[in-house]
Amino acid sequence: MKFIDSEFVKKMCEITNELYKHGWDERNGGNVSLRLTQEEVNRFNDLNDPIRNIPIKFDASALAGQYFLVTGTGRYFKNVHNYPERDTGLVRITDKGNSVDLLWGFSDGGQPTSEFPAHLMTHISRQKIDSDQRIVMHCHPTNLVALSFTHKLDEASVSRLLWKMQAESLVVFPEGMGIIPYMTPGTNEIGQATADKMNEFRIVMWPHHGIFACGDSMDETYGLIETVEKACMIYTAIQSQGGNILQSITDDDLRDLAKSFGVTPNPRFLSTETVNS
Ligand code: 2HA
Ligand code: ZN
Repeated sequence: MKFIDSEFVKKMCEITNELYKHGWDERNGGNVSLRLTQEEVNRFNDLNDPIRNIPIKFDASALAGQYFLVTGTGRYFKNVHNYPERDTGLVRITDKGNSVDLLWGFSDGGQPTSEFPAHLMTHISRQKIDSDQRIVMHCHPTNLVALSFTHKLDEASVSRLLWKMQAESLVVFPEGMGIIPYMTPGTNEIGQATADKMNEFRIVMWPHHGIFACGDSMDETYGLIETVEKACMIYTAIQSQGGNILQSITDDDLRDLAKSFGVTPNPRFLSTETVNS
């Protein structure tokens, strides 16, 4: 079987197209990486000798030998589903960790996303917590970015707000959302700050820019972003209706929800004691 026909490439095409259609990845915004196992790579007969070697600007030796299908720098998500072999690439991290071998894709000379440091550093953090970790996804959800201008940038208050915007939020992200300060995109510094937050969270807000999310599958990771953005959209709608909240989900309601769905809310954001509201 050829890699182009694989479920990995198909899923990458589907998700980048969804992200584009939601308006969360204008122009060349957004990037996705998907880890493949050695067994998965072995299934394809066109992934043999490296096509070329691409240097990277940080130490990824903790991931030496790992394979990632990743979107390319400067590529438009509106195009990926039509040109996956040009706009994405399958790379293997070299033993030294300062470059990657390209095994497939980036057919016009392309390279991995400018946010590759944040992706790989996040993969490193999450693999220590979850051996099934596979996906890192970055995009620019409109209502989340808007909220980062109008709401206090405090993890507890933003997480609690999003939990209370709909019954689904707490169940989908009981650990809440991490927030880093505004930083320059594409740098190792923003990558490290993101990866540090990923020790506690699966979603991290980049104020005035977007979101980073991770998970075991494309659907789960995409679903995390969808749920966060839906909560932010409800907040936007409330503000546009005058912002006057007459009734809401209380802290006790959140505790009941957690009990009923068997999730543990981040204790820094919600005490386990039943008090009230
Ligand atoms: O890939 O979204 O953060 C383009 C970006 C940079
Ligand atoms: Zn971005």
